[in-house]
Amino acid sequence: MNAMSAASELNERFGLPGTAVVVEGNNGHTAVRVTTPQADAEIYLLGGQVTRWKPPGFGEVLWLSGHSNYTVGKAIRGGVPVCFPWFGARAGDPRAPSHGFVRTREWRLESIARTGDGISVAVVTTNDSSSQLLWPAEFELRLRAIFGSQLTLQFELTNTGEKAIEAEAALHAYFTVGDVRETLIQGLDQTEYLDKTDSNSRKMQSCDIRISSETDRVYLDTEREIEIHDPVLKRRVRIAKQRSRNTVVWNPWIEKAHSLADFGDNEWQHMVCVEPANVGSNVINVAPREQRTMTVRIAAALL
Ligand code: TA6
Repeated sequence: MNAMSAASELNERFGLPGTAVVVEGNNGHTAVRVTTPQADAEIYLLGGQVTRWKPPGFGEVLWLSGHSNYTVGKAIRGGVPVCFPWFGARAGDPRAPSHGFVRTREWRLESIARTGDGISVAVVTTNDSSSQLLWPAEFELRLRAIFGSQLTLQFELTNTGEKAIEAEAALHAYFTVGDVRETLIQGLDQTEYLDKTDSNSRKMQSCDIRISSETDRVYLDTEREIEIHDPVLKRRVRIAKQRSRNTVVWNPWIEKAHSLADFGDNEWQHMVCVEPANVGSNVINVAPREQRTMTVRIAAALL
């Protein structure tokens, strides 16, 4: 079945005419496009990845590279990749895909529904023979995106097997900024972090975060709300989270951006990642038949 027929078949089953349409997106990959008075938004079945969210009166809040791949086996560069069941490089397995394997596979569209002032889109992925070659667990992972005047992302992991699951998880959100060099990231003052640009050394954040070089930090044991203060776009973006004990902040800066084929040479200036996560010592443990969730709420406001 080609992507158009897959998209049109799914649109028949799940589409809400004039509001939420299942379409053939980039490179023939199936996406759900939401158009309502509260938000324009998009989520791809590839990676279960939210790629756009634009509330009225604001430009795009999420960032997407203009050089992104839309191919199975590669993560879409931008939006909100789902990192699971490990974050970054897999300990002891240099050949394993970075950030786990769910962000590079097709997920299943489970539902599209009106909820409150928004549209809820749920996508699901489960273990299969290919995942079990990498990671033997049995699981069901659902991402529920609620596209309204706020963007709510619910990560729902269920252990469908008979053995306990231990996994890392992150919602690796990319945000658009006017100029990252003028942007302040507020909310992590006096929070310890591991500095991945300095041999993972443990440091203490003093004041707001300013980006003036490659920045790659895993903030520890924090559930605080983060605010991206953007004087160029004259807006602030609030990221509130529940049941997430880490926050990762990343900007590749010049050299790292140049080294990434799916990152335009100057795109680093217009993005920053703020990633609710549970990684390292905050790895999540799920007993058989149990469920673990992580929720993120994103809102934009004028400065
Ligand atoms: O979240 C920050 C990070 O772990 C960085 O170290 C950088 O690797 C980034 O993720 C992007 O990773 P990716 O595999 O998507 O290129």
